[in-house]
Amino acid sequence: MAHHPAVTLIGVPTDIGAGHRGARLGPEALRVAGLPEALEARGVDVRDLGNLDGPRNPWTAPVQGYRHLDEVVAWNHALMEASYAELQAGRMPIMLGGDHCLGIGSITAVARWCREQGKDLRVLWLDAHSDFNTSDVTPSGNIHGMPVACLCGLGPDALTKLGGTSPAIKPSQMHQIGIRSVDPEEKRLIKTHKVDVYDMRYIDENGMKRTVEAALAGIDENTHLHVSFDVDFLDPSIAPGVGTTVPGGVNYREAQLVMEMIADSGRMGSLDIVELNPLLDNHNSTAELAVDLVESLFGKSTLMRD
Ligand code: Z70
Ligand code: MN
Ligand code: MN
Ligand code: MN
Repeated sequence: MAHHPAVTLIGVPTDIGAGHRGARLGPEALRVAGLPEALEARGVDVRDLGNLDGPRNPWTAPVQGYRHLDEVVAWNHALMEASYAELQAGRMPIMLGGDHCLGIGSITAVARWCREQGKDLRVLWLDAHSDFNTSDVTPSGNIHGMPVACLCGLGPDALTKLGGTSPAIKPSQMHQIGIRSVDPEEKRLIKTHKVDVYDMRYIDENGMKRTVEAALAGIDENTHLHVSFDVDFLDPSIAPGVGTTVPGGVNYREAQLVMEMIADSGRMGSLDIVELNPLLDNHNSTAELAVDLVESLFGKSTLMRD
């Protein structure tokens, strides 16, 4: 069995960034589905930090293009500190979400740590959505539709400068797979900023193997790969437990292949699992599928390959 670094699970029970409530129950659903035990069975040293604390969901309307901005800032600040501390301690943080606004704190921490260590950060964003909206163009005001823009320096100072330096990352460090829902103005932004997007058409035309090869092209021993896994990346037929289902998603076999290829790269250094909404799930089956995929991320395969 391949050697794995020690991991720390960080529960981030929030749905303040989302348009539906219930993702706050995601961390517990992932634990019930057996995530800690599955990692231990892979030979991983697992520590569960429990859940972070933060403001409750006020469930109010957007103000100047943002819903719940102060609460989103508070949660992400807490997450950034917790995740950075684990990276400093030599452990791989795994964020148990929680909605995708937590990508801001999570990736800001990783970006800071990589800068200090002289490592090259690359983000693999597995999602149906590009999450590149800004307050000017958002159709909803929901900040889970904005984390990539914030990380690239577009957004309110409180989020873009969460870690002091802005932008946290360059668009060229962001590589997205599975995309099939982009708002009209958001599309213009991802083109202007040249985010590397592999949409479902690209996957259909080229296959998942070539897609992942393209997204991982050029990585080396100095690369820190951050995987941000939005569960709505998966097709709703296999993953109903998310707030925003988008048809035409990644199927079971394609998803397993992505995770196996990431494992083979040996470069994953941090991971977000987000947008799982147990209230919309079918007897926790989406959480169980997520755990199954994480096992593949940690090297589980049908035949011994090492
Ligand atoms: C839309 C918006 C969204 C989920 C991101 C949707 C955003 N683009 N939804 N992740 N589940 O409101 O910005
Ligand atoms: Mn997302
Ligand atoms: Mn999404
Ligand atoms: Mn690039």
